[in-house]
Amino acid sequence: MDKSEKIFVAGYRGLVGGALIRRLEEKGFNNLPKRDRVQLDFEDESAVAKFFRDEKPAIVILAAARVGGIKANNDFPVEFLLENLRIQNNIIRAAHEAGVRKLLFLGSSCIYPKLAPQPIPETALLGGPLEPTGEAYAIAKIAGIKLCQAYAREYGANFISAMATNLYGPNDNFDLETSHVLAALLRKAHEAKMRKAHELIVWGSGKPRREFLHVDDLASACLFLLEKYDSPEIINVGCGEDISIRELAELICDVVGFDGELAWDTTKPDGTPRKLLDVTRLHGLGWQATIPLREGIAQTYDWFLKNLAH
Ligand code: GFB
Repeated sequence: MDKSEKIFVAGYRGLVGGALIRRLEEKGFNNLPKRDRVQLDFEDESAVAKFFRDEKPAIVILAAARVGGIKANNDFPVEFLLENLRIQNNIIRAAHEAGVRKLLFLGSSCIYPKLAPQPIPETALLGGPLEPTGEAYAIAKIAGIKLCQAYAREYGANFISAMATNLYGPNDNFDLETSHVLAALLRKAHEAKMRKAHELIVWGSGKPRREFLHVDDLASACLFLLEKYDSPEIINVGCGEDISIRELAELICDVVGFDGELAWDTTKPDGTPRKLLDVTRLHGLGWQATIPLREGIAQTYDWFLKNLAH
């Protein structure tokens, strides 16, 4: 990719979009138009079409989405389904009509069946029922993949789709009702330490297993795929290792320095029992994650302390 090529990262204020912009700027890309939600409402079809007609980006990374953890997904299926369908339909269509030369659509490991084989190969898509807590979001993401594949088949568009595993890092959402587990436990451990509390409440049984990828690794993988991957077949992006929620909670307490007990709120859902992506395809192309989980958690905690703790 030429450093002056115009690259539009949709969702640049989010966890993923922010990491993509940091990475692109570090690499010397200098033609990165930015629009936040107030400047451009991605749910507004004609505003999105006009933006693409005026700006004509060469490359688009679709990182704009309504996202949230298990509780938000479970509580607001209408919003997760409708908003994500609107955002992605508007951007993908406008990108095609404006002649974008390549688009990267970001999906998620929750698109795979609840009881998919582990680690989950790309071929597991649509092989069985989804996990009910994340079904609305997953269906929207599956529709996005299928739309990209349809543009590739019908019009020869170079629209690719990457499925990211559970992500974390600076800029994450630390709201306890809507966040994902890693950010939530970092905040809870920090607050428990500050209050000198004896226990920290963790949702579910602690038995589910998840794979966690630092968002800077995801951004690196996205740039790699933009350079090297031109297939409409989906490709998994993960680190290749998973841990149980109990182990994650213990690791976070250790990094934060909270030495109280863990208490389990089993009224909250566990979600899917395991979500570990098979990353053979990505490794075969020559990309691997580099940020160890403990180091990534320590760096994210540092970011939390500097930006949000007070
Ligand atoms: O990260 P998380 O919300 O989403 O939850 P999923 C992962 C696991 O951590 C679940 C447990 O078993 C939760 O019950 N957990 C424990 C907690 N304590 C907490 C807590 O304080 N907060 C949260 N949030 N969880 C998501 C989907 O599923 O996966 C999204 O909801 C998205 O759609 C994402 O696709 C990748 O991993 O279960």
